[in-house]
Amino acid sequence: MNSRAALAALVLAAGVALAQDAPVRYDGHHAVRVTVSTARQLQTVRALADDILTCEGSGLGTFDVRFSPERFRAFLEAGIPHAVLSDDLQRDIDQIWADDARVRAGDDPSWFATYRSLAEINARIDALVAAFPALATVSTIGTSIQSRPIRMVRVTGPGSTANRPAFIIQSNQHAREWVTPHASMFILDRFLETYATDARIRNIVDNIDFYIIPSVNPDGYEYSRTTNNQWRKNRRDNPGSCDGVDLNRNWGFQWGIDNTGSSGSTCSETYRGPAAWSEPEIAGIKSLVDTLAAQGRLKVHWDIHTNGQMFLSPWGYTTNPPPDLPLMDSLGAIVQAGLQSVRGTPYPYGQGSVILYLNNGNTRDYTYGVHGKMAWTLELGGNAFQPPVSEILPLCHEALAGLLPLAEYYIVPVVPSCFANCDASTASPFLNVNDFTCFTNLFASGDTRANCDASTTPPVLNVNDFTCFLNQFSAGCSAP
Ligand code: 0X9
Ligand code: ZN
Repeated sequence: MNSRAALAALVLAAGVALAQDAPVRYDGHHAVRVTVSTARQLQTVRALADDILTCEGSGLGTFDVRFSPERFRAFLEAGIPHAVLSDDLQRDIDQIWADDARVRAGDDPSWFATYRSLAEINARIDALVAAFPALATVSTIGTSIQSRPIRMVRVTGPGSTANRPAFIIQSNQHAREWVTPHASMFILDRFLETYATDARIRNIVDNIDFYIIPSVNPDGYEYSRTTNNQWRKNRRDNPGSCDGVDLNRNWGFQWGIDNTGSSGSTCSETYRGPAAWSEPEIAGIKSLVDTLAAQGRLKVHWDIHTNGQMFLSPWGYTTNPPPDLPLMDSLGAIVQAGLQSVRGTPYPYGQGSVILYLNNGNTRDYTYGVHGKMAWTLELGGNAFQPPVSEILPLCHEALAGLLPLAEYYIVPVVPSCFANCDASTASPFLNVNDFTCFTNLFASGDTRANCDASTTPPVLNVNDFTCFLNQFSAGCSAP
């Protein structure tokens, strides 16, 4: 390199160094769960908090906030009931990076043993798709503000998908919610790696068409890893003001209808953007939702967040109940049982605006509001946006365990040509006692193939299915 080139390289390197902000530190910052019961207490907390971690709390009640050390001392003076979740957020993130180094130095670390970079997520997607080309395809469904691809993996078994129910699973709209892209990656990983050996997974992958988008906000994710681990929004440059738009306030159904839970101020953590759909990160997902809904195949849209430990259905924008709340709640109970099966974690379910807080412009209000399709926010647990690395895998297991029974609910039962011939035997007489055993077994295991009357209101398996089966059995079948 000649001296002019060397100088140019130096200038370039200096420019790059300048462009990269120094990491933000949170020494002595407290994460605190406050319980406010009067308007005055609420006012005090709002005035003192550096950040409201569960966003604009709807008001009175319990929510999480961050205080710098000085503000925390002032908060203590007010005597407001609270529990300290962390007394030093910088120590917590330092611990995560220390654990990260330890895990990576070990032999053959599990992919889910630490938080992975975007490059690692992309590499893993590529490796999985290459290993299972018959089940998975990867595509780019959008581009972020900083030109990163928004990648999506489609997973489904062989055969025509023309009438196959479709599920969209997205995560990481909020940059700092690091567990969430891992949860999607875990779902993807299990679907592919255990397809050949796990009959339950195979049944689900064969019968549902999954569209999995691990990171909706890749710019924000990288920024939160390198520069500010408490960053929530995308990386929109709002000229002359604070950066970022809250992607989960930018969806175009009842967008910005009021300022409860979304904001028109660029510096707010819940800034909704200048217009609905102003942010490129969500444009491709909107098209996907619209297309799958128009095909009549879209059944479920999941938007994975942390760390509210809840399963939230529409609406966000109003506390009025949506017409399908009874079905949402029945399915909520099914998902709750799955989530809880991993290690007993209780996940309350219900209408988001009622059990958490009001907000507008969120993902699920769009999918349900415009298309009438079931859509939820899964708020995984964990005691922080970045819980210790040992929490990653259990939280991923919870996400998968919550998803599986919901998928099974939507698997259209394969009705035999003659329903009463449950075991599909062809030897005469093909209707015999084995068909009773077959039906009873299906029913007892909750297999939706026992849904003889094809009812859709939960519980779909009930006494009517026995009556239906018996009727068909006594009516006989003309052919197996
Ligand atoms: O505020 C959000 O976007 C989500 N919570 S988070 O802490 N992950 O940011 C929850 C949105 C849930 N919707 C309603 N509040 N209705
Ligand atoms: Zn979130």
